[in-house]
Amino acid sequence: MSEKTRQNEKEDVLTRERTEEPKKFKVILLNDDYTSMEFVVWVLMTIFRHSQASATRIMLHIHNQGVGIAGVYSREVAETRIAQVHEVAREAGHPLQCTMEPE
Ligand code: TYC
Repeated sequence: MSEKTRQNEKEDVLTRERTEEPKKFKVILLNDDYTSMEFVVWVLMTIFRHSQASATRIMLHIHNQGVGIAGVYSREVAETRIAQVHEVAREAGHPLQCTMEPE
């Protein structure tokens, strides 16, 4: 392989590394039979910054479908929000669960 070809391949790799989009993650709330609707709306407004109307819509979607997306974030922000949900749910005595998956 010529020196020129090697150099081009190296530049291709570096260019790809620089231009790749950072991965995004959906934070997903799970339905359960015990957490109150009011608490889920409060979580969606307080931790995920939804309006009351949006939070209510998402909560009802989760209640009816079993799961719903609270938001889409970088890995670090998604992990922090999940930890915050589990902390406030534990404090309030609710079994509310949430998880994340790649977008
Ligand atoms: N199913 C719950 C109830 O009837 C409400 C609820 C909605 C719970 C969304 C969790 O992520 C959830 N009280």
